[in-house]
Amino acid sequence: MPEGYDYLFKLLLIGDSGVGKDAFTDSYLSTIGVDFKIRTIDLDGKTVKLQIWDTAGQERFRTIAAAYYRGAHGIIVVYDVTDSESYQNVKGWLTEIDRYATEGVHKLLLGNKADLTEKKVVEYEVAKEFADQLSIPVLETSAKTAAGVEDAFLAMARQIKESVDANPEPSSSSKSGNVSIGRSLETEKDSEGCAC
Ligand SMILES: Nc1nc2c(ncn2[C@@H]2O[C@H](COP(=O)(O)OP(=O)(O)OP(=O)(O)O)[C@@H](O)[C@H]2O)c(=O)[nH]1
Ligand SMILES: [Mg+2]
Repeated sequence: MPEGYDYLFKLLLIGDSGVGKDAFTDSYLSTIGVDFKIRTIDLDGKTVKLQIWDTAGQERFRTIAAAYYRGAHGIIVVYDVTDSESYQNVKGWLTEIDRYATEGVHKLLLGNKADLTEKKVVEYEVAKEFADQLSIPVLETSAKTAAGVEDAFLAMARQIKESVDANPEPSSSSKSGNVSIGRSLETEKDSEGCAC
């Protein structure tokens, strides 16, 4: 019986380079490949441990990152509200999810850097309309001020918890894969092909 938590969910952060994915996980180094952090939250009186994998947005790391999509319960696609290109590229990131993630993986769209109100070019309403069509929740955050960050992780965890509670079988098997993720990447990498 694992100590200290009721649920363990694996999340993946993806999105263009520079949108602020590192800021969600207290990491201050530019991401080289993939690394993960733990965040523990309380959800309806249950302790939920989130294992958050932060991937690098740079093109040259895409193939490595793709191998991590498969084990994720939830994938957070981050764009920068001050960078319209990062928003336009969200579609491409969603395609990567369709390609590499488990079917039915939970998704969340995050417009980060919401503190930079004067530089904002991607309006929430625009993102919301797009996300609604795909039935993906969308939230704005500032990893800098922490505004909305807790809500984002809660929203993601809630989605996953609801589906795990409704159908406990599929997620339990993925827990055993945690320790060997770094190793299994080696064997999975070759089959990915080009993720460009
Ligand atoms: N103003 C503001 N700056 C932010 C915010 N989040 C991140 N930044 C800054 O944006 C820059 C890029 O953030 P990173 O977290 O390194 O970007 P990344 O998405 O991890 O990029 P890759 O690792 O290359 O994929 C850093 O200088 C951060 O300090 C935010 O919410 N507001
Ligand atoms: Mg990074």
